[in-house]
Amino acid sequence: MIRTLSSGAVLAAVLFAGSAYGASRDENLADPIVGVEDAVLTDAPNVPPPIHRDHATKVIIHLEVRELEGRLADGVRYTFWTFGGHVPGKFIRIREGDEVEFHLDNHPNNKNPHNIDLHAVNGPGGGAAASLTAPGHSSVFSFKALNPGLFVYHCATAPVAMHVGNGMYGLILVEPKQGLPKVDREYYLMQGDFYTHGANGEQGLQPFSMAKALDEKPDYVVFNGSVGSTVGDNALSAKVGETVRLFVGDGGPNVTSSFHAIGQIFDTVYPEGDLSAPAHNVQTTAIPAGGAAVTEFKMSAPGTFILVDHSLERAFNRGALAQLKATGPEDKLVYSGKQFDLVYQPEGTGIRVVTQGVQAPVAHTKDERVKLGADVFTNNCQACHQENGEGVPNAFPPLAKSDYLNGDKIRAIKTVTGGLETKLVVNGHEFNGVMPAWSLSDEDIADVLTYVYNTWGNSGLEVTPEEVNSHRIQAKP
Ligand code: HEC
Ligand SMILES: [Cu+2]
Repeated sequence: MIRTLSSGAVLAAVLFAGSAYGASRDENLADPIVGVEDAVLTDAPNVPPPIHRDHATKVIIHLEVRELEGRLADGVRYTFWTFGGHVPGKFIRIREGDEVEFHLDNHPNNKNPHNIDLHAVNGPGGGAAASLTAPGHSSVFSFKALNPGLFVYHCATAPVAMHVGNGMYGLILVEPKQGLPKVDREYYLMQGDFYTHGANGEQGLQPFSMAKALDEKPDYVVFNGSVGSTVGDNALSAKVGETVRLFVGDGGPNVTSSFHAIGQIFDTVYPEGDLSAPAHNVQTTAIPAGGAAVTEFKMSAPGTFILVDHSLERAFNRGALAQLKATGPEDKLVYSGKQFDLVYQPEGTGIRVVTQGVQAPVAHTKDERVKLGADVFTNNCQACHQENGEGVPNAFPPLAKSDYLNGDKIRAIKTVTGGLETKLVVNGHEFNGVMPAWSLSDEDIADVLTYVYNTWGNSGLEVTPEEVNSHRIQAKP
């Protein structure tokens, strides 16, 4: 079962502690660091190779945060916030006792500050406080991996549900010293729930809905960042007779996974990502939001196996479904040969006009401007300033009855077109965040500011495209 026995101490631990995996925290703390190496990071469904080192080392990790538009479902686009360019974030694999030098790089094109909380860290915020990073900056902190196991990492910047809901999570495996049992294939799957302004299947670029996230009513529950990420040509694969290990995480932010493989019993499950206490012959394993599990099984029949969240409405209507295709000889005794064939038909897939690239409508009256501005607000501002304009305490200032906004229209135009990074006081409360500069047209900015000025009890001013044009800080898009 055990691949390598690196030292007498480990051998003794295995003999005396039965199936215990890994050393104690004190042993790992005292483990001397020998050498330096760069971590191998992979995108799902791939996993970095097993670690064959017999000593702890210094591991350097560079993880780059990117805010990128991508596919959430057919015809549905979404602005994902990612650790490394994809959802879930890069898979990190280290060994217990390793000292990690962690670099969190926030790409200069990003609009938001981010940080990282690794559940593999013993320290305040799991690294969050030390890693809060503005766009165009990089933070460095280090930690020693004291506990083996499979851990979730995620962004913990306020509002956390929004950062996590936009895809900011991934897995870090801290391998026990003696390694994991050898298998033929390893894969990485991570579930997450998504909250969009439009209903499931509504076409076009969908902004994040804070209201639905607060209600814990996801429009999509998916594996690896999108509906159908891991089906058809992108399905996981294995051969009959091979052993497969799945590292499965649940990023949430809200929904627990009842992880199940249709037609395949898990020979071994390491529940809660705890590598010391495997369970056997498991049908469905519960993976909490912010938790992980490892499942292992031997492929005994060819065919397409469906991996789901067994809260089945999520699997068949919201996207929590992946495929594992096994090839090889049939054994009629094990399996009769009838194949599960799946059609995925989310509600409302009828093609709707995608407004992107289409000439934006122009307002002729103040009322029209307010109406168009409401859409610009929903798509660009609401995520931070909130649907009710109240903002989020200590993170995003209110636009509702804001003295800063109502005090000076030109300053408001400059704020939206040029961004704002200085400390400021709004209605007596101090804010020191990053307001991104918006590359929107004169029309859009005039519309959104007019909407803001005519909502939530604000002063009722109109802002015209001409005014935006003569006071804008950034060049027009
Ligand atoms: C990613 C989060 C975020 C988004 C999205 C965002 N803002 Fe802001 N906004 C902020 C932060 C943070 C501040 C405070 C900046 C500071 O502390 O220097 C701010 C400040 C402001 C202010 C001045 C302070 C106040 O409360 O009156 C205005 C006006 C404003 N934003 C308007 C907008 C508009 C209009 C949009 C959409 C086009 C928008 N913001 C989108 C984060 C955001
Ligand atoms: Cu973030």
